[in-house]
Amino acid sequence: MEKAVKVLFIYPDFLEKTRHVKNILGSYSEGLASMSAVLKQAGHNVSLYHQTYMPDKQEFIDSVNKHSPDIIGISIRTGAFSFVKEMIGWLNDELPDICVMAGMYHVSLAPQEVIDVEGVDAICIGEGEYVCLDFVNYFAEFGELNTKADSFWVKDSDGTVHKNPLRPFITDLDELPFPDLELFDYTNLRSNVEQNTAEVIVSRGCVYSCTYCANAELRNLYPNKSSYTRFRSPENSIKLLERVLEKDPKIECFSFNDAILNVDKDWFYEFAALYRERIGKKFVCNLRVELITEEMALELAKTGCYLVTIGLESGNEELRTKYLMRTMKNDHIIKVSQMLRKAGIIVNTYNIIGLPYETPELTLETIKLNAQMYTDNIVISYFQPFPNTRLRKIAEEAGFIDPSVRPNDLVQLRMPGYKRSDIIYFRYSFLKFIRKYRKLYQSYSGERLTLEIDKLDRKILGKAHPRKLIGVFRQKSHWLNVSIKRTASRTLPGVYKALRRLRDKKSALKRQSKG
Ligand code: B12
Ligand code: SF4
Repeated sequence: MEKAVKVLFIYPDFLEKTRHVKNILGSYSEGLASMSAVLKQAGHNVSLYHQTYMPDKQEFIDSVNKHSPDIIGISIRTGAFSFVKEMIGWLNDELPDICVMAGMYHVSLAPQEVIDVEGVDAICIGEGEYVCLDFVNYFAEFGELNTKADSFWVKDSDGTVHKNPLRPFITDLDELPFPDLELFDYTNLRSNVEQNTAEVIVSRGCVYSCTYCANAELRNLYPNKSSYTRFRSPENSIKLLERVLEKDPKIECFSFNDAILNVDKDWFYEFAALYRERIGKKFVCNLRVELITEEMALELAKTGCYLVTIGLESGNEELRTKYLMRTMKNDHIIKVSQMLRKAGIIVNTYNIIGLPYETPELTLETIKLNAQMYTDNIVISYFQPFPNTRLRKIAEEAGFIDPSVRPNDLVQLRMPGYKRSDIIYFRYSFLKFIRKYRKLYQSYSGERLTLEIDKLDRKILGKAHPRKLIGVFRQKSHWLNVSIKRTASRTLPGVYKALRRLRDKKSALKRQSKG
C-alpha cells in the first residue's frame, strides 16, 4: 500500500420527524463499525461524522473539512435518501475533488437512483467490508478509482458508469475482525446512556422471505444466496460481547439486533450455555413464533432474556399469508405469547399499519390479536414500500402508489379502502384500543364477549366518530410526550432510569400474577 487513505463515513442517523431535534443521542451501526475495523486493520484512517440531525450547508461543510478526507463514504437507508441527496449537492458545490462513495440498503436496492445523483462517484452494493477495502487500497496505490472493483458501480470522468458483479458474501463471519467500537462515541450512544444497553449483532441475513423486508430482497442479489444466513460461532460471539463489556463496563443488558436469534437451534443452545457462564447479563432479542417452543422459552428465560420481540405485522391471517408471505396462525401466536409470559419474558410485537389492501377493519384485527396476546410493548410502523421489494410491486400493481406523494410522507399508499387520516388515527390510537379490547377479553366470555366486541368495533368504525380530529390530537400529544421523556432522560438520567426500572418491575409482577 502506497499511503494510508483518510476515509470519512457519514451516518445520517435521524428520521424525517426528528431532523430538526438537536438533543437526540445517536444509534450504533454495525455495518460502519465493521467496515471501519477492516479498513483500520489495513492501516487506513477512518473517522465518522455521526449526524443526529440534518445540518445546514455551512455546518455540514465545516464538519467534513475538520476530517480532511480523501474518500467520503455515506450510508443510505431509504428514508434518508432525500437528505443525503441534498448533502451530496453541497459536497459537489464546495468540495468537488473528494471521492464520494455510498452504500447500505437503499443503494443495494435502488442502485441506479443513487449513482444518477450528481456528485456520487461510486456505490457499493451489498456487504461492504472487503470490497470496500480493495477499493480503498486501489485508491491508495494508484490515486484513482478502480472502475473494475467487485460489487461497485463506478462513474468515470466522462460520466460512464462501470457496473461490476457482486462478490459472494463472506461465508465465515469469524474471519471478520470485531467491529470498531472506537468509531462511535460509544459510551454515549442512546441505548448505552438511556438503558445501559449495548446494541450487538452476531449474524447476517435471514432465511425467511417477508415481502416488505429489504433484507429478503438483498439475499436475492447474491450468487451464493442459499447460505445467506450466517452466524459468528458461539465462542466468537461471546468474545465479541466480552469486548463490548470491556469497552463499556456499565452495560447491564444486550440488545441483539439479529433478524432471528434462535433460527439455528443447535447454535442457540451452545451460545446460551456459554452466555450464562461468561456473560450473565440480561438481554433482548427478535424471534420468529414458529421457532418458539416451551423448552426454548424456558431456555431463553434461564439465559437472561427478559424481552422478546416477535413480528405480527398484521392480525389478519389472510392478508399475512397472501401479501406478506407470513403463514403463522393466530392461535399459535397467542399460544407462544402465553408460553413466553409464563416463562417471565416480556412480549413485544412489531406491527405495520397502512399495508396494501389493509382496511380499518383489518387494523382492528391486529389490535385485537395484540389484546389477546396480552403484549406488554408494541412497535408500530407505517408501511414503507421499500424499493425493489415484492410488497412494493404488489402496491404498484394495485395502483396504491401515487407519484405525487412526497417521499417523506409517513403514509405512503393511497388506497380507496383506507383514508390517510384514518391510518394516522389508528396509528396513534393503537395502544389505547389494545387496552380497551384487552379489558373486554378479561371481563367477558362467550356470547357476551362477542356482543361487547361488536359494540366497540361499531363505535370505532362508525361514521359519526370524528377520527380525523382525534387522530391529529393524539399525534400531537404523542410527540409532546416523547419530547418530555427525551428531555427527562437527558436532564435527569438517574430518575429516568429508576422510573423505567420500576415500570419494568411492575409489569413483570403483573405478568406473574396473571400467569
Ligand atoms: C439493526 C437495525 C437497526 C438499528 C441500527 C441501524 C443501523 N443503521 O445499522 C436501529 C434500531 C437503530 C434501526 C433503526 C431503524 N431502522 Co433498522 N434495521 C436494523 C437491521 C435489523 C439490521 C441492520 C444491520 O446491522 N445489519 C448488519 C450490518 C453489518 O449490515 P449493514 O448495516 O447493512 O452494513 C453493510 C452494508 O449495507 C454495507 N454498507 C453500509 N453502509 C455503508 C456505507 C458505505 C459507504 C459502504 C461502501 C457500504 C456500506 O456494508 C456494511 C458491512 O457489510 C435491519 C434489518 C436486517 N435484518 O438486516 C433493519 C433495517 C436496516 N432498518 C430499517 C429501517 C427502516 C429502520 C428505521 C427507519 C425504522 C424506524 N422507522 O425507526 C430506523 C432508522 C434509524 C437509522 N438511524 O438508521 C430498514 C431499512 C430499509 C431501507 N430500504 O433502507 C431495514 C432493512 C429493515 C426493513 N424494514 O427492511 N435499525
Ligand atoms: S423474518 Fe424479519 S428479517 Fe427475516 S425476512 Fe421476515 S421481516 Fe425480514
